Amino acid sequence: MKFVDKCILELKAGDGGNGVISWRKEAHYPEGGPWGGDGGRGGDVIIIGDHNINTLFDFRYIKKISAENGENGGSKLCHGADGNDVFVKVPVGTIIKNTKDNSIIVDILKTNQQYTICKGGRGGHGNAFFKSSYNKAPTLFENGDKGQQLKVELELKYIADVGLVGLPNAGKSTFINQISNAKSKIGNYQFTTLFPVLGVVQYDNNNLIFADIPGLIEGASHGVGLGFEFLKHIERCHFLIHIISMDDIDNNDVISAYETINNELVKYKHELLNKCIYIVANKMDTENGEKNFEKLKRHLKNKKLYKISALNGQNIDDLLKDIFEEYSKYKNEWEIEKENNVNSYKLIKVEKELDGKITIVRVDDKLWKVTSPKIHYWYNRIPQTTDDNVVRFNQKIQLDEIEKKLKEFGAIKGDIFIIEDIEYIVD
Ligand SMILES: Nc1nc2c(ncn2[C@@H]2O[C@H](COP(=O)(O)OP(=O)(O)OP(=O)(O)O)[C@@H](O)[C@H]2O)c(=O)[nH]1
Ligand SMILES: [Mg+2]
Repeated sequence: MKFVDKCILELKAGDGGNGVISWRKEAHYPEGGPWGGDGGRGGDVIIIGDHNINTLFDFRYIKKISAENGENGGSKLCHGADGNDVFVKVPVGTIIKNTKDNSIIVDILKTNQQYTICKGGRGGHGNAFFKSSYNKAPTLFENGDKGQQLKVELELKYIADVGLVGLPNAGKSTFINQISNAKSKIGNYQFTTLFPVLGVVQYDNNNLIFADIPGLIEGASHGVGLGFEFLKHIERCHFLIHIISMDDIDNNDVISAYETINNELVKYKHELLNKCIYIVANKMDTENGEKNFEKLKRHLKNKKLYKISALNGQNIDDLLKDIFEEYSKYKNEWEIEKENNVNSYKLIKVEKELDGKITIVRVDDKLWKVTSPKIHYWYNRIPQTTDDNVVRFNQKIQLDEIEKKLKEFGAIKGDIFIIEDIEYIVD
């Protein structure tokens, strides 16, 4: 499977169904009365985190995802059916941005985390809804609202707990395969691993996710090799394991092997060094393993080093024990932090269609044009096809206030002003 960690998608929630006008016509109900039902609600587009998905590959050829529209209302008070919501499953670690301004809409941090990204339109009311003691036979009805629409960018930045870094061939994949359920490709050549692989490691009663990423080389932080585009996948790890091969065949000099990776981490993002980094000398089973280890130890003075053989599974337990012990110390704090982050995205970003200023433009000596998001909203919601609707529309847009404003701007009696495609005359 190809590794895809970015894509663009258009999302569209369902439109609300329209309300209708209808009249009761039955012999034993001579009075009749309004009988038009409401339209159904449009379906929402809901993003949901799924830990079984590891890449955005499934979205590769998908350009648009739409939820179902609500059905129109019917006569005999029939309520139109609501449109079905559509659930968009994404890998945990997917960040969703609005392409308009690159702002983050939501960050999916947990499996089953749900976020309603596009809200379906409300259904319009039918004339039965508007029946009152003042108006027993209203010719009032509404269209449904449009569903929200968004163009988004999905970007995957894994939420692994532990990230493995090191030069190519250091033994990262061998290590992750040894300790977890991962099946990362192993090979005695550089750049065997071409994309990140996740593995779950169990220890005592805790589970941690480890991420194997492609080998890093000098210049990785500037785009050399494969590592750069994958460095972002370790940004959100709590711990890093830096694996260095103690085999002469891989490194002439273990010190420069260590420093190369350290430099790339600093250059990519200095904060990476604030993470808890475990330095692991691998391939201790090789001929000069011990000698190389001593050399590195002298160089790193007080730093703790772990000696392992990923191939034989030797001494790995000490390392895992320390990582899980450290994790236990901060576990609660990190869980709370994650929960707070998840909750911070609870609110649905509804565009405030009814807000926004009125714009008045003098088109000609006696001709004016008036626009506002609120006017536009009610124009779509209330069809201008019945007298009752026309009166209601004028109330909703506060026609009196608009006329007052026009006069302040210099309009006089008899001037014409246009709202959407309707012509009015200043009174
Ligand atoms: N002798 C010995 N060989 C090892 C050990 N760990 C890994 N190897 C070998 O080293 C080679 C590279 O191992 P990988 O696990 O593919 O290395 P990697 O760091 O994932 O390499 P890239 O994916 O290219 O970055 C393979 O031939 C492994 O069998 C070890 O502890 N001892
Ligand atoms: Mg590998």
